[in-house]
Amino acid sequence: MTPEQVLDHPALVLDQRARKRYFDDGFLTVPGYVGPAWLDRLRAVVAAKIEASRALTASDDQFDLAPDHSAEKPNIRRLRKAVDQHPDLWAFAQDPAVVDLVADLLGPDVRFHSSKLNFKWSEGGDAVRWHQDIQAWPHTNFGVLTFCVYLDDTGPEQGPLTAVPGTHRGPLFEQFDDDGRWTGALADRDVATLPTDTAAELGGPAGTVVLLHCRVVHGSAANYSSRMRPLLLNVYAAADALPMTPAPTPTSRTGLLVRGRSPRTCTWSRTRRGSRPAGIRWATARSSALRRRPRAPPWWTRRQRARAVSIASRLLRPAWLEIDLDAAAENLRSVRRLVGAERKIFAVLKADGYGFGAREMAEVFVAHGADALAFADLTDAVWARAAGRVAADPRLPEFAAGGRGARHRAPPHPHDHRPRRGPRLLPPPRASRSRSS
Ligand SMILES: O=C(O)CCC(=O)C(=O)O
Repeated sequence: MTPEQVLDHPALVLDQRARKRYFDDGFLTVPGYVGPAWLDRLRAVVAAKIEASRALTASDDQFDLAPDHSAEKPNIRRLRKAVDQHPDLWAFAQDPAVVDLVADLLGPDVRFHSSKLNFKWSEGGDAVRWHQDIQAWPHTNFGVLTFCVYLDDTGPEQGPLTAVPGTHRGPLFEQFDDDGRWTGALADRDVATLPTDTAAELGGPAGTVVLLHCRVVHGSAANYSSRMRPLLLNVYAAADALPMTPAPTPTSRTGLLVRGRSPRTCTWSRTRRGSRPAGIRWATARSSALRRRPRAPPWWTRRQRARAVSIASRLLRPAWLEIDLDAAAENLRSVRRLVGAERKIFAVLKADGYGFGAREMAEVFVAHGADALAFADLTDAVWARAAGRVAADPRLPEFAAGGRGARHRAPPHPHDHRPRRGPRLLPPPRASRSRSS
């Protein structure tokens, strides 16, 4: 969903100005949103986990421990996969008060993605470098956010979340180092391009919720105070945003719908050309083929189409292709160089241009010198004529047979002759009647 579409849904929790502010800034703070009853339950979980960590000497699947962690003086960096570590953490993640707030910013249909509890321990809890989240768990669109709640009062001394307003509308940054290793953070040279002096410190009293857009550049300072800073972070995605890679720290609830309905289709976002990091390879704006829903063959019944769409939308690991239209153009120009100016080039676009988008490829080929187009699907041929993409070639024989193609002066194709039962590619030969008297 676009921000405009989200904003068209009636607000559930936030006022409209706050929702707009989230889309303007890329983050929103809701002071004291989580009330004392939930805070007490969540703090009880934290206390129990700290006690449990005393038995450990090394990090495990649940606890990420700091090097100086000990039974006497626990120092936990993170509780991983939080919703799997205590029933209350999962109950909180799907509480209507939580998912309604999320729905105000993602739209009514919401899936749970992942969660963790960052402790940022007292007297030296680590700083978190400037980063964007979406590179860690790419989705087909940017309708993904992190719902963060402070379990204790958090001021500037505790290293609150800090975000640079508007950066969710800017580039996606590379978060690999020069040797190709994932760092999860921006390089200093990229940070230098950002107005970090405008960064907002997003602290608040216990129960304050911070909602972070998946593209906003954010981080946090170290905590040198005498109080730790427990922060629960749950990630949610609009249900039409499908993950493009398996979640790095999947929970048993990852992908579950926590609000609304499962949509029949997923949505692809565009990014600006040149704004994609090498590690992710987002679609470019010009690869509009990626955003088009695949078209069902014209002879499918409504039921067949609905079933195909519903199966496709349930695929959690959709294939993803980046289609470089400049490369397609260069291919056409190469063929032209090979055959010379005299020869006619027919660009043949079968099977939806082999999945690249017959119409998008047609545009490119015509723009770069194809003399004619040939389609397997009559609907594409009809589109091409209507859109004026194909100049009528006087040497092409008029299509004189019956069927839908005739109305559009398009050449015939076996699909146009589909009999009711079984395929038949050619019309049956006429029986010759000889009068033998
Ligand atoms: O715990 C923090 O201060 C920052 C957490 C964060 O930004 C993240 O995990 O993406």
